[in-house]
Amino acid sequence: MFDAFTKVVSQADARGEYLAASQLDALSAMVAESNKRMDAVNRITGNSSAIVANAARSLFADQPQLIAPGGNAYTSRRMAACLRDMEIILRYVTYAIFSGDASALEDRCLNGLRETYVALGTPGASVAVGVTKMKEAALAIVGDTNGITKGDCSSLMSEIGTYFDRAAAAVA
Ligand code: PEB
Repeated sequence: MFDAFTKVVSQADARGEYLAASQLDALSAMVAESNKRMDAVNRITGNSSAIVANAARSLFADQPQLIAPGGNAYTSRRMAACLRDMEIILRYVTYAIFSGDASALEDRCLNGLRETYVALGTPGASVAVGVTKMKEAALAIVGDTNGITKGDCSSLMSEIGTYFDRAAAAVA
């Protein structure tokens, strides 16, 4: 499990090289902007229940066969498993945002997830739609300028988007 710093160290060590000035500059910029990152994690974490519930509601509105008898989220046991899965994925995305690196998300959540869904007969493409809906909700919350010092969060927001995109692509 890496973060943006240990990833750079690991890569440099694999080549037996010192850290490059460009790497130090990139990490230095990340530190300088870190309040935005912490705020983003805090806002997503604080709104996680709403992000999951609204994304699930919207997924089931688009794909009502999932909650119809015989559907993959039919019965409260499967519905609960579905909401739990979305929550797990969102939680790992917040870890990736916090650490500036996708490895915790990749190694501990996404690795083998497609195969798990195939084995369960759960439609990965539908999970991917749910993840994309969580992405939209999370980015709207992160980008909400109400009650916060206004600043340019475009690069952080596009980075956040890539973590959701990875999760969606891993199961689609
Ligand atoms: C992954 N999901 C399910 C299971 C596992 C995961 C391992 C099987 C065991 C169980 O039921 O608890 N677990 C989950 C995860 C990690 C992990 C992400 C990462 C670390 O450890 N059903 C739908 C939707 C979708 C869904 C499309 C968006 O209709 C999910 C939610 N996942 C779903 C369902 C089940 C499941 C299990 C319904 C239960 C399947 C079943 O028992 O039939």
